[in-house]
Amino acid sequence: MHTQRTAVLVKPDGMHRGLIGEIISRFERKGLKLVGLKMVQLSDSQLSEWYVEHKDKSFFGDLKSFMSQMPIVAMVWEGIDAIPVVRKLVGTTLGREAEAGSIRGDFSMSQQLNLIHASSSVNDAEREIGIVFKDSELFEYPSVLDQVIYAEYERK
Ligand code: FUP
Repeated sequence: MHTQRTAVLVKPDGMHRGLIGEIISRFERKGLKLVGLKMVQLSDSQLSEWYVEHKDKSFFGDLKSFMSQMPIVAMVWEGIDAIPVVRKLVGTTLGREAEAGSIRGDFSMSQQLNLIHASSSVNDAEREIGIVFKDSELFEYPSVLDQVIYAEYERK
């Protein structure tokens, strides 16, 4: 049980479909805390770093051009075990098979156009946050909400 920060991108298809608010709302209502938020148009070199684990895959170039076509929304969400919690809310990669109730399960059909990216591990989260956010763009603030989201022993 650790407080974690995780990176989330609303991908171009999520931007086109007007789902920024819906996506933010799902994380808010779960009880996660927003600690960073910006619009950014990712460059090819940022995306090469972002998707480094896929650099030898056939879809690498296509994925990068899809992701760099327009400005997108980047966020950092914080909470206890935020990385797996957000992955669960997002759902599995292939939209048409993703669980109903998850973001991808409720709103997407595709593998590439699956609306959203969410970090998959502590290392990935740190690396991804560093690609898009400066330290000064990430915030620490007390949230009154914490007191009604977590028990006292979980807040220590
Ligand atoms: P996820 O962590 O669920 O976002 O998925 P992956 O890390 O497996 O894949 C990264 C991105 O590559 C996803 F948006 C889906 C996309 N992708 C393709 O476009 N084609 C493929 O064949 C596999 C993945």
